[in-house]
Amino acid sequence: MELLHAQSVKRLALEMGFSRCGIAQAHPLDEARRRFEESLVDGRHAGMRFLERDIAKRFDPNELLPGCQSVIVALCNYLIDDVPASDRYRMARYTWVEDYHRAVAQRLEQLAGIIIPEEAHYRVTVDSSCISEKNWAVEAGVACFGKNGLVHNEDGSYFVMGTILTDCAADFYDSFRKSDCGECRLCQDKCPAKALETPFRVDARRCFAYHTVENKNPDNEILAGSPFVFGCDVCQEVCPKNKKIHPALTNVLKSSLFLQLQNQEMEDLSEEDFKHYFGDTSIARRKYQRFHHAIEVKKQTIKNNEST
Ligand code: B12
Ligand code: SF4
Ligand code: SF4
Repeated sequence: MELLHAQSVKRLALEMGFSRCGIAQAHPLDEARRRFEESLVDGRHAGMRFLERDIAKRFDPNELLPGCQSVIVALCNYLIDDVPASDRYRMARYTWVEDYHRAVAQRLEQLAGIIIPEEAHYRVTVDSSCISEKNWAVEAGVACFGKNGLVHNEDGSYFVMGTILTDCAADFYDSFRKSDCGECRLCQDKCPAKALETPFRVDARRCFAYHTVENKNPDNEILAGSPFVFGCDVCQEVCPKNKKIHPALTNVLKSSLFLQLQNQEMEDLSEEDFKHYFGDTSIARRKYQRFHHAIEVKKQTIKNNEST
């Protein structure tokens, strides 16, 4: 079978709007699997039972695509110039743009359609299968692990990612990238939920991003204490890696309609408005009722704080 020409794959990915692209040689990630299983044993995955399933598939691409030779990882920067009008109801930055699950998967399908030879097989993932995407970004040399549990590089950490698994080999493979946090521990010290007590390991039981996005029955007290009503960016906002970066020309994601909503409009949002203003974002993957509830709790908290 014809080999993938690594340089051409990467050039094309950048032309299509990805901020970085790397290719790792497929192999089982035994050390990452060991760490992952340790986190599960400690219960750090909170109520995310889906993480307990298909563990072999997470760390061995051969299990997801038989004969897999290469894992192509592409990053998509989501920093934009616009900012939301509401200063009370904060949403994490990845929601300010088009839902990446859709946008990134479409672009990866397009890329795969061009680069993968006809006789080869491939599979695209963007949070859509159990593969551990951060680990593959590290293996493909496009980012390294940070103590905040995310991966970063010279562009900071405001990016999302997806992979193309293929049984086609490449003419060049990138190498693993070592963590560069050094002595820094700002994210650990500033996390408002104390969810980063162990470096590199997020304790989802405490993490606000878990409670505002994944937890179907979050405790009102936890919601009240969260600086965000959807997701959380604190451990990225304090990270020095994100200090010098600017919205990139290569951003492929477009701004969402909801950015124009004022505080009062957020509070009065009907289910229909929710679909209209948030329909193209990752927030619409969650139910209106949960979103509205988080706004209500925050509104009440602000009111209580103002009256004391
Ligand atoms: C489950 C999940 C969550 C959970 C758990 C968070 C987490 N850090 O894993 C919750 C809901 C909390 C969450 C939140 C967020 N998420 Co999320 N999430 C995922 C998902 C679906 C799986 C990740 C996973 O398996 N976690 C389980 C834990 C146990 O695994 P782990 O972090 O990989 O554990 C590793 C580290 O602990 C490491 N490790 C342990 N010890 C040591 C020691 C050293 C020295 C080193 C180097 C490493 C190391 O090894 C472990 C094994 O891999 C991925 C998509 C995917 N399919 O990969 C997106 C993903 C990780 N999320 C993403 C994003 C954007 C976010 C948020 C920023 C969104 C937001 N603004 O609210 C937050 C950030 C919270 C944070 N600080 O991590 C992006 C990451 C982008 C990036 N730059 O890294 C991903 C990759 C989605 C995507 N396709 O782009 N997420
Ligand atoms: S996302 Fe927020 S709560 Fe979760 S680890 Fe980062 S700063 Fe802490
Ligand atoms: S804040 Fe410091 S320790 Fe945390 S991820 Fe950024 S560089 Fe690493």
